[in-house]
Amino acid sequence: MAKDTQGTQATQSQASNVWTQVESQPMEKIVWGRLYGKNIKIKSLGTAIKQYKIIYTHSPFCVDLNNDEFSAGRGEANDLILTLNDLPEKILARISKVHFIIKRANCELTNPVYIQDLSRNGTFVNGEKIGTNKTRILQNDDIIALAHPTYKAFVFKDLSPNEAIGMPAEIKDTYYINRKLGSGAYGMVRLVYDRRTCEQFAMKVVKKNMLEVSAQPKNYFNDPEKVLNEAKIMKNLSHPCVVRMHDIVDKPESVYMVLEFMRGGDLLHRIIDNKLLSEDTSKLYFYQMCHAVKYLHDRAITHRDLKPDNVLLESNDADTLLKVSDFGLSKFVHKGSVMRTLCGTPLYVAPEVLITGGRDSYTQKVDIWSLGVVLYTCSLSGTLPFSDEYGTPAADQIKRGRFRFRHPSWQQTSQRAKSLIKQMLIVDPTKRPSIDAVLKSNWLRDAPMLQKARKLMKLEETDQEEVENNFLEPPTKRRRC
Ligand code: 3AM
Repeated sequence: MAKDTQGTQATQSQASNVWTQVESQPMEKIVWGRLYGKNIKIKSLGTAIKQYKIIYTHSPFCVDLNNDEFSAGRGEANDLILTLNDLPEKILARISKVHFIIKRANCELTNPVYIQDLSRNGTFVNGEKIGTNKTRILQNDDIIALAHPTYKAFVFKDLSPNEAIGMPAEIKDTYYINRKLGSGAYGMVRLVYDRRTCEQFAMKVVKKNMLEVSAQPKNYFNDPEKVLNEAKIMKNLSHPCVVRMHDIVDKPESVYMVLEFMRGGDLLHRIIDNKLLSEDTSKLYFYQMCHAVKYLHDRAITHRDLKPDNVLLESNDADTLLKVSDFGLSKFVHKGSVMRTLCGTPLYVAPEVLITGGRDSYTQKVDIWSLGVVLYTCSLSGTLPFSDEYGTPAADQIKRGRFRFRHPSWQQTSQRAKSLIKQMLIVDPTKRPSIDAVLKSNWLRDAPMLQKARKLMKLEETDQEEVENNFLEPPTKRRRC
């Protein structure tokens, strides 16, 4: 097989006239996969395969896949025409005109390979029926059976680099591992597909050496029950603004978290790309974040690591659904990494965490502080409220709650927004508002925004009534000083 490719390349490089070369020989296409015959005599199919689609057949049992689509069946229009030469009569009688199609978009090795079952009597992958007109993902070494699960006709070989190397069998059996989506404080995130349903997910691989190996009596390593409990809590959460944990696989080396795939990326990138979000967009995003945090706080879960990197967007539109991710994870991560960003400056951490050096347990008010910093930083000015660049160490500014609305864009920002930020960044946690109070703030009493959020969050009428009751009560009168 490799010989074929090398041979053609050599001929092409020797050719003095490339155009003559192209005319006299078909351009070689990228071979992205192969079908090896098992109980099928592919050798004889050399004549049955349409020459313009399949360039090489590998004597005696192999067919190269080098087109976006490859069809097989009894019909003459197929790329692989199955005849009595290839299959016993009993089986051939059960083969449909087009039995299955294998596809890889644009022949790109980074795209997944799909197999679609178009047969009446079934196409089977590793003994499982795909189902008429259904599609699933095909992976390296998958066995394709025709008409009956035991009639194994082909083995599929994927020629793309194997992203699944080192993944546990439970993961590989269920998911097709695709490209890297990014990497964060907890480890690498990959796009994966459920092999049976073709649904896309983001899989976060958290290496356990990132987690706290600790002197503490109970932690991720010595208390697997605790991990499972945590995972169960995460799996049972269901809110439109909380990233759904679809699956979790706990292994000695790593934890694999299969999460809802958010194609709009994270809020940090949205801010960087946009420089500044409009106040309306900021409000829509902030409201959804608050909704998520209220949902978590009502269930006694504190996020502890709210920051724009942990806020994911559903689409690239400005008006988009937003989801909070990575809640609860911070419990398992080395405390230093939660409190420090890449450049070593604590950005979103509440003063009480800094004051005790991360040794104490905190109330849910740490999330309110972080939300206040997120609102300041990302939504309204694109700058940070606390930074080492402002003359004194950021940690000192945080501990004293010293910040100013420096950036010129604040002149366009409403007083209500600024007043909410000031309340959320009060150093004393007991004086900081609860999430319910934040949700009732004047700034968020905005009917068009609520309408939009309701649509995005697909809130039921009853949920919305509750939301509106919170917002439609008359604002409290201000006392004159
Ligand atoms: O490395 P960057 O910042 O490009 O957006 C997240 C981040 O990308 C992405 O993985 C990286 C590390 O967190 N990510 C995390 N969870 C995701 C999800 N559920 C996700 N992308 C899509 N869906």
